[in-house]
Amino acid sequence: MAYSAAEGAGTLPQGQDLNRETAIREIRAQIVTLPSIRAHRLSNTEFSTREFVLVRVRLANGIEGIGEAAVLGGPRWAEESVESIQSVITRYLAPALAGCPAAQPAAVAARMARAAFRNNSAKGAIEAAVFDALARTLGVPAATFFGGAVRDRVPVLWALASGDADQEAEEARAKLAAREHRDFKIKLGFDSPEADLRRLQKLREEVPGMRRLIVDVNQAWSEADCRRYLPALQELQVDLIEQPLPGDDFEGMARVAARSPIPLMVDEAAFTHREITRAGTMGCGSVYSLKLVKSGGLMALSQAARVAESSGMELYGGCLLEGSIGAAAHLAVFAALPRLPWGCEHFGPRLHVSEIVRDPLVIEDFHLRVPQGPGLGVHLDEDRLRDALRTS
Ligand code: MUC
Ligand code: MG
Repeated sequence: MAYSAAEGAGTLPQGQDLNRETAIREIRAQIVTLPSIRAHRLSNTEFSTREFVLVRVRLANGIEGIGEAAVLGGPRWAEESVESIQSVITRYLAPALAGCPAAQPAAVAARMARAAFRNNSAKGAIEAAVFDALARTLGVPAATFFGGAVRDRVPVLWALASGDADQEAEEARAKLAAREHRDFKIKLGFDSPEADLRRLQKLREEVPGMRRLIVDVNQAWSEADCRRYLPALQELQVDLIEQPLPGDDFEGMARVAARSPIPLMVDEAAFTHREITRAGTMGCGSVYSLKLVKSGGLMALSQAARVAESSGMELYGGCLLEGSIGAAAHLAVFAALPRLPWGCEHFGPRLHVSEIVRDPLVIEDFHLRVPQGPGLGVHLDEDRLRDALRTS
């Protein structure tokens, strides 16, 4: 049975009925492969095909929710691969959730925590699908569960990451001209710092109109590199430096941050709430990048935002280059945050040649539109999905 807000609260199942109606009946995990529009480089990996796991959770009432488990460059950005995600879901998480009501998301998260350590991408996708199915059942946007949307759009940046300065300048000019992006993240660290700085210099000279510039070093620099090259980054008017040092070097990040006139952003260093607290209180950065792959669930993502703020960090809406399903899951939380001063980086839906949803997210006037529910507000296109499913 499908419910809609129009049917009125009186017709919605309540209490035990809601638990029975929303009992999890089936969880499927399918590997999807989509080519990117160009190679995307990070300090420690490079890819031109995006792979992710589509998670489909079906409830007793017949309603299905969807979620996306992202990886970046195989088990490289974090430890999960699409193969490990699929097998952990099939072998451990799905059996642990059989019969659990989607109307009790805390119980869903607790059962997953008991069944598997970490595996955040797998858990995050299941939780997103559970919230999607629950919100669809109740006829409300998924953001309702995180406090309700306080914004209907979020500023969104674009990442320049081919490593070819001419291509990057052209790409940035096109994004500005289309009024899609005016803030940019430049991926550094896959070349020498000197070469990185030459790329940045060229972009600054050849692309007028860029607003914010964030550089993401993805852990590639040493503390000495930071000392040497931070003055040049300041001259190039870089606004934010993301994770220059290895993720486990909290002391180093704190020393660099203390000397840096440019704020630092904590990314790979902090997954758990304790790590976020430690990073914030040690002064490792003044901004925290929120990501489902680090939090392992939408509830934990929403809590991570509070923890980061209370530890002294501003919020940035991070991504792992998800398509529209994963981006919509993040937006359900981001839309409800009282403060999101750095906007988000969910440009992922545009980095790939196609999508598997009928209603890809919309970027206009430099903002990403928060899809309106019910649920996450995006719907599978079964034909496109069939073409994108990995068969071997
Ligand atoms: C990261 O490290 O931030 C997000 C955007 C991008 O280009 O890489 C990812 C991961
Ligand atoms: Mg990063």
